[in-house]
Amino acid sequence: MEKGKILLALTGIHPQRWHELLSAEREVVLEPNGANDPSITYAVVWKQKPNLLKSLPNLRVIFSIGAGVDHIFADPGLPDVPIVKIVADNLTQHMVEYVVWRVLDHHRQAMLYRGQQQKKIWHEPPQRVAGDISVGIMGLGSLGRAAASALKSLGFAVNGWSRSERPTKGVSTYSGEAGLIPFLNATDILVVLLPLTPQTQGIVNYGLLKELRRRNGLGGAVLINAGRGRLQKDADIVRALEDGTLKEASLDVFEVEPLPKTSPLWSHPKVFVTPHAAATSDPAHLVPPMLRQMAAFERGEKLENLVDRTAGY
Ligand code: NDP
Ligand code: OXD
Repeated sequence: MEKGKILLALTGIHPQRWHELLSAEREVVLEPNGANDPSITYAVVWKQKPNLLKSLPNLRVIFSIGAGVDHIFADPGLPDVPIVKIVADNLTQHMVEYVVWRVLDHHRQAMLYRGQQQKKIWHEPPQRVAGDISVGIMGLGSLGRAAASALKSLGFAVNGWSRSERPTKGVSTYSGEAGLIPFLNATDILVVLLPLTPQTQGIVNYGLLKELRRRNGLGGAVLINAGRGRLQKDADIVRALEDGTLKEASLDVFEVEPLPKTSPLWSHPKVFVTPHAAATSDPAHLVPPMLRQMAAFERGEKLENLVDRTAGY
């Protein structure tokens, strides 16, 4: 097979670095150019414009520049070609750092100390060790499993929930609908690393948060969401924080992004906000494996990290 040409179609992300790195090896057409172009074989995308990909008569593979692919499925005219998602050490490392950072921050009561410092209060509350706390990870994929392993090594008890059974060394695993409530009932700090699909949309709601354990020295349950914003109901999180169902939350993703200035989450004293920055896609680390996959595909080898179109992730 001939060396294929790439369409680069990114929305909300500056394409320059991606373009430079991809075009070191292949011809690249930058959207808004490229519609209907029969010479395009690959599309490298983030939130591509609706129906653009279906206009490409010889498109063979779509590459997401992120681990999540909900942005691709949002296209009503998505053509039926294989979709490759990102699985990369660099991205995984970013996410592991984010999860460990946020879990430790809540565990070591940083919000309390920051409040005390502002008021110049010298007070030491009771202290627990990691082994007293159960962190539950929703989504035991490449990111969830890596986060679980890092938290385990710090001494936390770790639970994991996935769609299918995912036996994971040192982690208490639960799966499917039947496993959800037992998983939540055994979890003090909930970390959400699920993909957004029709099944998971809105899953992090008030009823789910009510099921978390509020048992010990943390003084309440904690939510950390670095998956996708539409997994959660922002208003339910505010309600849960107000009535004590949740003690604190760290949110990297939101129902609407950028988070509207009017959102009460911005100024809520129990919420830590980051702007969808838990794990940035760094082109220097992600383009080389993409180019390798294109070359391998042209030699007739199988694509890796393929999205299951029926499952939606
Ligand atoms: P994977 O596809 O590797 O794993 C997804 C996990 O979620 C799997 O364990 C899967 O179960 C589980 N899952 C999916 N649907 C369900 C369901 N209905 N019920 C229960 N479990 C379910 O994804 P990654 O780990 O690579 O990434 C996870 C998500 O993180 C991405 O989809 C993206 O949305 C988000 N992300 C966010 C970033 C940020 O900066 N905030 C950066 C990168 C990713 P099973 O194991 O059975 O398949
Ligand atoms: C991703 C993201 O899915 O950056 O990789 O959110």
